[in-house]
Amino acid sequence: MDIARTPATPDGNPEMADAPHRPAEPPLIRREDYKPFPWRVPEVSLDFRLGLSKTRIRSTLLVERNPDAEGSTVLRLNGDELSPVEVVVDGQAINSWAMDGDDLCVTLPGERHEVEIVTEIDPAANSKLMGLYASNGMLCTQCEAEGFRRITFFPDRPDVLSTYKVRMEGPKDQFPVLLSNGNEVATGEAGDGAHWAEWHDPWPKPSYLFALVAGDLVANRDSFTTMSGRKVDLGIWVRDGDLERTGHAMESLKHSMKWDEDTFGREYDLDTFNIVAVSDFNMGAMENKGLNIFNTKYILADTETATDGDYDGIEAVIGHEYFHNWSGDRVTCRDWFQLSLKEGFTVLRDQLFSADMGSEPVKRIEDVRVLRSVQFPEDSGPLAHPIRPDSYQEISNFYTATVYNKGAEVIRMMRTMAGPERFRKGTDLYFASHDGEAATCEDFVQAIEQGAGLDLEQFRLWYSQAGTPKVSVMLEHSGDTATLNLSQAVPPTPGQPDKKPMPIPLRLALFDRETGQHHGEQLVTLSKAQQSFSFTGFASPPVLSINRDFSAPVSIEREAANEDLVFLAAHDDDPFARYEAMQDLVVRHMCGLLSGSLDDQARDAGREAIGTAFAAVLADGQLDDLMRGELLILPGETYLAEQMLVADPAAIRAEREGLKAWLGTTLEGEFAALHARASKAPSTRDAAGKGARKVKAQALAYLAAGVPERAAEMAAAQYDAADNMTDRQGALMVLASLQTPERTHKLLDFYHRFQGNALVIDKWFAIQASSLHPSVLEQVKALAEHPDFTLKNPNRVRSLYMPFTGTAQGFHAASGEGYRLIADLILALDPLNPQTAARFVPPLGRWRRIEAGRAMLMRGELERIAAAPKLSRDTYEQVTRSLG
Ligand code: 0A1
Ligand code: ZN
Repeated sequence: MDIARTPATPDGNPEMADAPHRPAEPPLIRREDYKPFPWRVPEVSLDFRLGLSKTRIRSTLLVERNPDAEGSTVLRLNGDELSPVEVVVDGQAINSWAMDGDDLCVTLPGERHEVEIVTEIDPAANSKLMGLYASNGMLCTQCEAEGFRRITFFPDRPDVLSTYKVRMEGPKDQFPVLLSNGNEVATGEAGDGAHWAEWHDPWPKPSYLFALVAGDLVANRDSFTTMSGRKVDLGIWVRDGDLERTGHAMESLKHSMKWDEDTFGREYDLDTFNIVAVSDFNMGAMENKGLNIFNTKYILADTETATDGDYDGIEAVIGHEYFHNWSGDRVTCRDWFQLSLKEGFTVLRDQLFSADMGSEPVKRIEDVRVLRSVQFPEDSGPLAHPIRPDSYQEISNFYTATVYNKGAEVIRMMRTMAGPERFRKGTDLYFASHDGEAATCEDFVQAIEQGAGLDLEQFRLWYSQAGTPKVSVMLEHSGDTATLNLSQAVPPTPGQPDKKPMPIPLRLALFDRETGQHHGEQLVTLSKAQQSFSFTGFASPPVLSINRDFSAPVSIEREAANEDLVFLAAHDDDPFARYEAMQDLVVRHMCGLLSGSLDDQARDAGREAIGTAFAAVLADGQLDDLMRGELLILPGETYLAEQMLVADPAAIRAEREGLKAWLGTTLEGEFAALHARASKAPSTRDAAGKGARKVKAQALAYLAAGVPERAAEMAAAQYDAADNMTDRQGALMVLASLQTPERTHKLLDFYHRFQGNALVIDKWFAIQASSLHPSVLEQVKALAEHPDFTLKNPNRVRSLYMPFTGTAQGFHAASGEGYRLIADLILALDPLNPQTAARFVPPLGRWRRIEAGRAMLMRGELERIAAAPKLSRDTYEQVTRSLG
């Protein structure tokens, strides 16, 4: 059976599965059902007559039987909301084609044929933003994962690789710029004010990497000379007026190109590399061969309108998409179950790149924070899946933190076990042996195994088992020996009740309490359910530092005295471990408070330990501010909720804010001094400048909790004096959470100052929707009625509603009104843009881990969505899985 379409019933008739008045259950696509496509399509040529509301496409496919597949005389071409205008086989128009659901089936008797198909589409009506769509008067495409089938009928699966010739023609005034993949080979005038261009991409690629852009754009042009001396023309295309904000993106691109040569030996392989920024985009960006398409959010920046975080995001995403040229484009995926092959590996590559461009330890901490706040909850909830999933109904739902971020962690573990040099031998072998192929995760593991000389037999479980392993740690001491007793358990996840032990590489060090030193870091691999490791030469019990640099994506449960954590927070030479000790200290204290297991004395002692650790961080002259800023961040509410079997969001919020307030009052002088010192730093974009801005924001946040009036004054002053968006946004966030007249003044000022700049107005929505203000729910409802709000733009929708799903007092309002708001959003957005709608289901899907009253309300909203008469495959799958 063709992997692209699995019939819903054993007899293959999807209609049979229909219950009365309910649409058919979307078919379940299974990894084990993979079969190669019976036909090859070595060459494709596409001819576009472009128009915003009518585009006509003539697609010519050279098809030949695939000797490696089970033969079939039927050529099944996927479509989505298409009907063929004309079908021509070997030059003859035919009528003998048939539709099977959305697919076009053509019977072909011979070994090799030319199939021509004409389709017509309306890009302006394409609100799903998949396929060819209109955005701000321009035309652009998004084809991953299954968007190409919305343009023309095609075997829209990643293992069908073709070379593409593209010709496009359209009105010159409307579309002065015409771009596609590869190199431009010819252009000309077509009369009646029309013009045309032809682009050829010599590298065979799957249809999901196809791209076309037509519009009124201007380019920031530059060039890069590759390691073998070839000059590549670079272009970053944006709307007129945005050009001045493309400098950082261009620098990031050149750095990425150089870094991939130096670090992975990968050279760029076309004469041109173009990037286009579009304001309507479902994701961050897309790695189309030679023509990346980006969300404007990851291109446009200047200091006045973009924060330090935005700058870092641009560098990371530019790197990510560029690195896909090898890990994704030159070597692509055999099927969508292998998504982590390109995504996990490419995320690791972009993480290493960002670390090399900035601060390695700070980048590591940031990446772990994302993993814990997004992927850990996913892995412990109803949507948990292995990094290589076994089945799906809608592949768009699997562009997840698990596939991306845990996928990166899994490959990082291989690198940790092999060391960077041997790992590089493995990746060299992988690229050399699979260049030009559609590969699998298994191919990758085998290449690393051989190239790096690792035995990864048991390690493969990381690809097939979902769930975050829990590792329990006990350190015993007797005589001169320290014995480390480790045990692991991988929790059950949907469809996987029983788990096998996995190999878990743990970096560790044992510190001498007296000297504050250790005798060298070790790497141990816990591969059994329980294992012990002994270390000699310790006259007194050492302090254990474990999972240093977060060497494995696990959660560690350890018995350690507060003094040991305070010791590590101050002395550990592994910056991540220092951060971890701070986090642990707070997590344990919070868990104690929330479970009601602490008496007053224990609570005071816990607080004092945290206060001591904070004071040490604030006073440490050796620390740079970027790292200081990390150490001062409290564990987030979602991560804290993760530590509990069932969480009460209101209680977590109250205790966490209570601790912040206590720190803000106790260390008021220190925070104020830090803020004053950092305010004097020059506002540069280097580490010192970034660090200063980061600690300023932190200091304000603690002061706001502890001494709100003083903080409001400081924040208003910082807002007024700001010459950059980091400071301005930081100040406004603090004000937005306070009940002060300055709140209204500054929000209004911000709006008028940046009116018309969509990316900054997104921030204006997000700042209000994420605030700690008690009326956040009413504010979000009012903002949804604001003239600048629209459901049609994914950035705008996300900026209002995503931050809101993190608010304890809003989303988790005990009345259930917050849950209703998000369910209403999902129902309203689903018909327009199912991909973006489905992304709002996971916050509701957490109901099993929330206290009973709220859980019932959350479940009720999921049931209400499920009962809607017509739901997209995207939302249907997420909602039914969330209900369990
Ligand atoms: N491959 C892209 C992610 C991506 C996936 C689907 C999209 O469709 C809307 C868009 C982008 C990446 O990893 O960056
Ligand atoms: Zn990617």
